[in-house]
Amino acid sequence: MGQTLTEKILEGHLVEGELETGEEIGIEIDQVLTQDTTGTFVWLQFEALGLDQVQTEVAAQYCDHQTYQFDFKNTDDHRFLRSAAGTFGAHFSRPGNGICHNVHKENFAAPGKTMLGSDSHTPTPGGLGELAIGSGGLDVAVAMGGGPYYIEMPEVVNVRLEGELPAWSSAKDVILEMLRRLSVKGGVGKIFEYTGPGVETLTVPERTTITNMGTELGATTSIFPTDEHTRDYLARQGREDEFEALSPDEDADYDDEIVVDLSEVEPLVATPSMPDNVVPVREVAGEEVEQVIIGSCTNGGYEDILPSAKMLEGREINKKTEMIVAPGSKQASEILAREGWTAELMAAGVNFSEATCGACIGIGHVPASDSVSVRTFNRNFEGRSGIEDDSVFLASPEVATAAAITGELVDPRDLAEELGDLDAPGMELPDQYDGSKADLIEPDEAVDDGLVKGPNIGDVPLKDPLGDELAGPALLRMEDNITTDHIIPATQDILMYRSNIPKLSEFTLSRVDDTFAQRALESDGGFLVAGENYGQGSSREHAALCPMYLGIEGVLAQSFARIHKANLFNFGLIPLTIDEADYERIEQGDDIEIVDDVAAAVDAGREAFTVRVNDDWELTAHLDASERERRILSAGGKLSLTKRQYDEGGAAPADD
Ligand code: MIC
Ligand code: SF4
Repeated sequence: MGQTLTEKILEGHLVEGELETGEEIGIEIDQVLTQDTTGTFVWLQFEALGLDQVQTEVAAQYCDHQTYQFDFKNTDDHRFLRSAAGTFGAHFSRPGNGICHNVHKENFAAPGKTMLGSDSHTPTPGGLGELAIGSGGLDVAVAMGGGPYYIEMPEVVNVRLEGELPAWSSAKDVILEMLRRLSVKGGVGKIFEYTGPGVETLTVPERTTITNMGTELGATTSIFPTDEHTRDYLARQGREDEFEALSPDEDADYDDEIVVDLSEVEPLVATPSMPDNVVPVREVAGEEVEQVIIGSCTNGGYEDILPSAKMLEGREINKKTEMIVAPGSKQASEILAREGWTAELMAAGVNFSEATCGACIGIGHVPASDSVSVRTFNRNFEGRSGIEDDSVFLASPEVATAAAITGELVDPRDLAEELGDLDAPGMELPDQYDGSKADLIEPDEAVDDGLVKGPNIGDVPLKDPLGDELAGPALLRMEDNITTDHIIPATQDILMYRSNIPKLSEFTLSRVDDTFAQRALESDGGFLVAGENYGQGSSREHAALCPMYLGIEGVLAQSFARIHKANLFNFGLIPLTIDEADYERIEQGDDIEIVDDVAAAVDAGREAFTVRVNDDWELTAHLDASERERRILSAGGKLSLTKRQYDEGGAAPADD
């Protein structure tokens, strides 16, 4: 039986285990990526581990989330990151140079490589045949030190693309269609491998829109084979020599198959407030729109802004609507400016932002109260835009621009018919992606030698080894699909404390219950209880680190999102699954006790744990953990364990 592309790449990087679905494997990592809000902890942990030199082929530190530097704490973080990159040997991308995924795609993404990144949209370079996975920062620090990355071998799903996209339908609609079919949980434990004749109809930027937003499916990653489009893209970026022809075997054996006929994909939108609330635009046409934003790591490239500029050429946006273009990278800004499109957009009434994540996490351009915002982003979780009861729709640049023209949601096909002179912009790449490299500092150009820490940059807290008795109240009971934006929001007022855990912890779960942090501190231990898909969304390890700092012992949930579950292990919190009936029965405030010699049972490989509630009734909870994860848990977290191993055995970088 032939191999999938995923298996081929993993096989070439396998250092432990076998490529059997569900088995834990350890893989060698070629490239790592970190950004400014997770990166500070990556480097603090790299330092705490006693590591002194990056070992991967490429390590890149980007500054993209808090580029407006509202507070000296943001600027201190950036200075610290520059000093860490310089000291330890990573590339440093200055604030304003662009979003990590965009700049990485332009400069480093390469076929056949493996990558680990401390951002959930790390899978973006899958559009160029790179196997890229998002993880918590500690896993990135260990990989950067040369250690393998461990993961349960996911199922590999064949997404067979047929046909060709019709005019006005775009790559964004393809991934929205996937979300419509599969939901935000549909990709958990899976890698989506795109194949079929439709692949060659999509350019690399279209492919990376799809791989980027595969994260919203909960997928481990998504990947495309490489072909002439890949070679062409790399050539236009001046990196043709990095091309490698990669494809699955014809008789590759997949765990599942999904067929998407591109010719039937129509303009779609994700309605508030989940990326899988997807409907055809026509179903919600007429909804008044006060704000439109083109940008983000999903659709902020030159190839996403150009269609918008073409649609607006010679027109003005609706008087009731504001429109912002936030390019994903400075390279995109530079090319648009040189080609005259920036002036064209400005003349239409568009406001330009610097290349940043910005509005995607509520930093700038917060929508007005009771208003609709249409964005080309990937997430519309409630409150993420910076206002609690927001109404954010996710759409393609074409749909978003049509809304800016009319001031309401409209299918661009209907608008084109109505206007008579609006042509479908299509997909166009620049002849050369020629932008300045001034903002990308190579390791050998480093200006720092030694870490520069401002007063807000704290220490890495460590947890005690797992105890034999775990008991405490159910401090908070939550619903399904709680996101890491609920656990630790990423808005500007909170983001500046990412390097200061005591302060950041005060905001833990404040979006669910603003008394939680104080109650947790006052309680001597305690548990979180949640429904399905707990911790979906971002990779931020702070969503595990802060509950740990507040004394939380574990989480009882119906199911967990992949990266968050790994982060819970990494910080020594026990993630236990419970069934729906027990979840329904537990109430907030109930006394929870995990019965008998917990640490010994974790070490011994026990899967089923008796949980006594209020000394009154019992339920069975399950621990789904590999041997390695059990060792991490009982050591009180991965940092403690890895540090101990380094101390005892010298350079051993692995977790075992
Ligand atoms: C996000 O899109 O939620 C973020 C902000 O990029 C996060 C990273 C973070 O929390 O710093 C992510 O996707 O991992
Ligand atoms: Fe930035 Fe938004 Fe992309 Fe996260 S999803 S990396 S916040 S643009």
